[in-house]
Amino acid sequence: MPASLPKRYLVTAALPYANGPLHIGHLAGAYLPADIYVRYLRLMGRDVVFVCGSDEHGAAITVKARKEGVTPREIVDTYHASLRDTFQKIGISFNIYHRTSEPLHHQTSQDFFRRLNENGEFIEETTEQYFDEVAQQFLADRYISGTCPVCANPDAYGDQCEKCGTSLNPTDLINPRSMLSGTTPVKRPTKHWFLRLDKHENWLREWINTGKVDGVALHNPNDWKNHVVGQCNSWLDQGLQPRAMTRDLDWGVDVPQEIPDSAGKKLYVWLDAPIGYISATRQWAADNGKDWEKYWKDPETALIHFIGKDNIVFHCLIFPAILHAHGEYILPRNVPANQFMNLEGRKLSTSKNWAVWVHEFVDTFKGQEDALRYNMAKNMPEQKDSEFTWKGFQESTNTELVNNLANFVNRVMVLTHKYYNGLIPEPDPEQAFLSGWQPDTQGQYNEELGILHKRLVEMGREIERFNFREALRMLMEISGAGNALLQFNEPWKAFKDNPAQVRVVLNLAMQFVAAIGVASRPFLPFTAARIRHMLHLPPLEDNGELLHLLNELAEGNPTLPPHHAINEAEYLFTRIPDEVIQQQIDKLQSSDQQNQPGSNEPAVNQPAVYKALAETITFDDFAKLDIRTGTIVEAEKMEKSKKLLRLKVDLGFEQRTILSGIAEHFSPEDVLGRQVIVLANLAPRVMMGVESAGMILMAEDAAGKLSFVAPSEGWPNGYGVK
Ligand code: B3M
Ligand code: ZN
Repeated sequence: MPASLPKRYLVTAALPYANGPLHIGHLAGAYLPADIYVRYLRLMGRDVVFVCGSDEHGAAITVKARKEGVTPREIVDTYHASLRDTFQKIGISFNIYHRTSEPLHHQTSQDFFRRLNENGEFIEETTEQYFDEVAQQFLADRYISGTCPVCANPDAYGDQCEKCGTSLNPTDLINPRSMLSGTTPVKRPTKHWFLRLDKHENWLREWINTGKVDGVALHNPNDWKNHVVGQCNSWLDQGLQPRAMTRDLDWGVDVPQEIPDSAGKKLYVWLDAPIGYISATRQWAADNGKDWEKYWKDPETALIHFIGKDNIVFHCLIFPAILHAHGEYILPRNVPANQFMNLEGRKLSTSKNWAVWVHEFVDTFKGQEDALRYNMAKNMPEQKDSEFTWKGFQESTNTELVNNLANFVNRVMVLTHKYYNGLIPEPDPEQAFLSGWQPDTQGQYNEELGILHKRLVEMGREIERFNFREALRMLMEISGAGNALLQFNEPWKAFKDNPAQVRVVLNLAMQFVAAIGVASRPFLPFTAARIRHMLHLPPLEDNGELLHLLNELAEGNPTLPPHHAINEAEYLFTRIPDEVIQQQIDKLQSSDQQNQPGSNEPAVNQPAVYKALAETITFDDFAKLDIRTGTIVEAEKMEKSKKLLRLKVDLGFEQRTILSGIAEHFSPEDVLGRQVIVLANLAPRVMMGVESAGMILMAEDAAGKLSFVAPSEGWPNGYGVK
């Protein structure tokens, strides 16, 4: 591995799907750590490009479009704009935020496909896949649902059961249903291009575990996080299989048309999306007169991917295999994936609306963006899952940002105005005072600056090792030491009798503020800008200002010269009151879909409540019930009714209409194609002008949540249940 610094850095953050807004889990997982890292590198004068963009292909998009009854194009346009704005508002400083629907990206990924094809990296194979005969199309994994073979969740997807987390193939599902038409899909042959991942298994294993490829050291494996290496090895241990790189879809990047049989075929989204990093770099380079190839092809570039842990195999095995198979590209130097951030004791979930949405946060907490960034960085799930709580957010803001950081800066500013008319006082370096770094110890002006220098160097080292929590702690130690410096020396008391001491103490405190004004920028960019303004210093331009500061401090030179005039003091942070936090907690609880009808997950941490048993009946009473198996073949909402769905149920010997009071729990799409148990000899009843003949049996829990009761897989309709 080259011992010297990389010549340049290409930093990527996972491309978010343009199918929904950004939540704090995304922020803490990939974007904030990436932003801290690149902002630091820029302050150190390194050559760095930070790329990201919207991932606009794949079933994530088409499923959402179908759900909302709009085109995929409308979905990606809406969310691309929203994501881009949200990132900007929370201070994520991409050099470019691109999108995979751009022609440049289509071209870049098609060129990749061609190259892999020419290099003999694919095998073409015809396999059987599910086809929806009504919708007349092959079904993406996400378009097939059915019962999970592991946990019996009736709503597992073709690629994964979200309930038990098992990753699945569509053919694993029991009772598969097409989400397009609700019918049972059939298997049909279709041809696809499979990447020979098996051919790459050996070098990938060596690379992941030793950092070497063909004996050449590319990185130090000890620099990689254990959980990242562990996940890769567990994949490698299972053996890598050829993986389809094409799909039968109508939204995505076309397989290049000169390739035989390519009609109707699109690139697999996990082939095209990571290539989006390259397209983004190309666009950035074109816009800025740079050479993109250096960033992707020169071994002296450090390529770093910031992602969440669910994307590890794609970035550590599959994309590297693709880059290597191409032949001209470098491999990532590190993939510092984070674990997950939970919210108030539960997993963040977009579909269940259990989330803190960043665009809502920046609207509600205008001017407090850095308070969120601070809390996220402090609780970053670097090594294990972590947790966001609103109370924790309030506490970190009020005690650490308000009481420690803002308070320190404010006190120094106010005292400097009060005693010196806002001019930095001239210090006598020989003057005695008490050190802010160590209680009860004599300080010395140059030594104190030396300690400051050392802390800043250590902070940077931690950032370069992706230990952002630790780095932030070190930054806060500087303002802690600054507060202590004031506390120990009490300039407000000493001013009369010992003005020389007050001059040295306040000058030193000002040097601390100036250092924070630069070094806090990776974490708290808005705050750093405010500090610079208060100090009457030019805005930071990411031009090696931290490196410059370190060099000056190493020489014993303070950054703020005596007599430099500062601006007025402003408060950097304001206290967040209880009511504001309570509002957020209430909002979260009320938007919580998990404890509401229609969710698939049982409420956690709630004591079970059982209804008392009903009066005993005789066997003859029971025998009167004629209960049958059936399948819902039509479903629609009853007009003017919130509760009722109008269902047509196939009982084998006949189809009949049943009105079911489940509309608040299930949508017509949810129930279409389901097998059910029907009380078939219930006297017909007319409701809202429609006759209902029978009742669908459902299980109900204490919270009133409903679950279908169904016979096992493939059971025919019309048979008795006893
Ligand atoms: N859009 C998946 C995700 O958001 C995917 C990442 C692509 S990174 C190239 O988790
Ligand atoms: Zn499952």
